[in-house]
Amino acid sequence: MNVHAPALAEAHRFDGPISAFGRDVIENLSQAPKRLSPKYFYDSAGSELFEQITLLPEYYPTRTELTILRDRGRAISAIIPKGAALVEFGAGATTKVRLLLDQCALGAYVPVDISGDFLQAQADALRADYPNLNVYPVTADFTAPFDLPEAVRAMPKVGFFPGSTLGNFEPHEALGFLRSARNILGKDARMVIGVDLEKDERVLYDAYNDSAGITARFNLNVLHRINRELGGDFDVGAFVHRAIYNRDRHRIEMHLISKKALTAQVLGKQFSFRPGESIHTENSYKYSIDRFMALARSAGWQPLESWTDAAGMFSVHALVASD
Ligand code: AVI
Repeated sequence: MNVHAPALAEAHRFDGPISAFGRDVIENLSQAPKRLSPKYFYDSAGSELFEQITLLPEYYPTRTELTILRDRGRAISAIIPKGAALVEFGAGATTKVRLLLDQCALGAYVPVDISGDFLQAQADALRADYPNLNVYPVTADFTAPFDLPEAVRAMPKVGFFPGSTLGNFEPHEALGFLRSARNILGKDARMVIGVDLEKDERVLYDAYNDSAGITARFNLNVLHRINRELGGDFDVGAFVHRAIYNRDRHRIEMHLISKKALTAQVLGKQFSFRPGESIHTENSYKYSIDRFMALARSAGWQPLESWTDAAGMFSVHALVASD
């Protein structure tokens, strides 16, 4: 039972125009099988939980990508032309971009993110530490076309997409994103992108089933968010986190499984759950180097160079736009 829901005053709060979040939730929970988009994991509680995930002993991707960026920073930075505008798709913690900034002479840094407040805070922190760097934040959904700031139009462009966020896109979305990035960045552009690799299934399983239960809280938080922001009444304690590796589709799947028969109401619409029924909340695709390169080629990019850690857990790729 959602403690925030029943009061009349509360009910009025949800009477207004339905947000994109509300529309997506209603549409996705009306499907069979039920699903929710992973983009809704990241409210402030979810973003904080994700930061905790990146520090977990079982969650190797963040640590491993940082090692590659640190160890191969010089070679990676060598593909970034002097005076280039580095366009980061999605602006997380600035830890990763700082590793590149320390090694190359950028003309500008352009972080692009849907969350304007977060973006400004990150931009201010960078300006304080790199007073000579031009920082031009762009508030936009980076999965859709957007305009680059006028000030960087004449500069060579380099895209930066770390964190294997590409893995959370369905294959057709990953192709669409890479094509769109190619169009936004233009002719002769380059791209540096982090991609998680296929590996021992036990390692993958453990990374999404950590012993501290943080990934479970991250997954369940989306139901809390629906209760908080959409006046839902999900009994969150009646759901459990499940993450499995789907070998045929090269992906970790995250689900929320209902422990019993129940109903939940969101924005006046009732959803019924059978015992054991799943809400599919996230896919995290894992690539081989060859499969990623084939994807990049079909999106208009030519692979220039790839780097992995010694154990071959994670990869960072440099691409150049093909004519
Ligand atoms: C953000 N993204 C690359 C993470 C991943 O590994 O797919 C999200 C995540 N989901 C569960 N743990 C981390």
